[in-house]
Amino acid sequence: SDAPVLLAMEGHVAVVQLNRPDRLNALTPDMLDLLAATLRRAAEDGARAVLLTGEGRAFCAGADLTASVGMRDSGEALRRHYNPVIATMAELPIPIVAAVNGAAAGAGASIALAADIVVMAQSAYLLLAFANIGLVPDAGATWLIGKAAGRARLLEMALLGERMLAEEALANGLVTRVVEDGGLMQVSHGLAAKLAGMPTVALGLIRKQVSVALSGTLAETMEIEADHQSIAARTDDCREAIAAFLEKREAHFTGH
Ligand code: T3D
Repeated sequence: SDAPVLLAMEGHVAVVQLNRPDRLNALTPDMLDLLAATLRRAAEDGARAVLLTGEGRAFCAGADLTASVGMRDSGEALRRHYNPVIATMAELPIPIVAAVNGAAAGAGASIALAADIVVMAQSAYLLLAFANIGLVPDAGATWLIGKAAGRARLLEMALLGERMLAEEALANGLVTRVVEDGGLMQVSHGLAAKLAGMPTVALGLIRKQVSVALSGTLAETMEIEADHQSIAARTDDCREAIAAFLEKREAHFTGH
């Protein structure tokens, strides 16, 4: 297919691929809207984890510069097309593994880092290309990187606009795994498949409370944790896990 975003269901894993390889998967408004819709549809259709990656040698080179900056109100483009992708990722009820197969630049870095588990190929890099072209980090990059790596690292990355290689991203806490290039998809798919076999309701609640915790107080966080535990403790998967534990057998989770 030549659609700019591809979806393939592999068991309960939705493999979502950015697919404009000749442009290094640079983003157009239609592509962003399709990405958001694809993620929502995957979750609605019963996927229990997403594996997000890029076709070709890049993950995503950010905004398509042949038809964007200077030709439209970029703030409007962000509000209408980019921010909804990041918000959709944040609000998705299932976890997202990003397999960063190559450059993740500009808003492409934001999309990669908005995933729950970010796996980078050894030769891949993150690039806050914005300042190099007179722009500012967007699509959540300022928040995502500030939370993950802290103010000093964020400022250096955002101001200097230099490539950050996978090993450095790992050392700075921006990603949690680096894999040799040839093993990227196998490792990433393995993580997504593991997540897809886990208690899905609990994983969705965990995602939500982590985001509350990172913006809120201890007291607010404990309140959300308590609300979530009421829900989680009543799920089939929790009942099954406890029965399996007591019966000394392996649990089988349905995602309910
Ligand atoms: O209004 C709005 O949309 C505002 C929103 C802004 C959000 C943003 O993301 S702003 C940041 C935009 N992105 C960038 O500034 C990065 C631009 N790309 C690059 O700097 C480089 O391509 C990379 C460092 C990512 C990779 O370099 P390299 O040397 O490996 O590849 P290349 O030769 O530069 O790129 C290969 C082809 O892809 C090339 O086309 P060609 O020569 O084969 O016809 C190149 O022009 C094209 N390409 C790469 N990035 C983009 C792109 N085409 C359009 N837009 C791109 N962003």
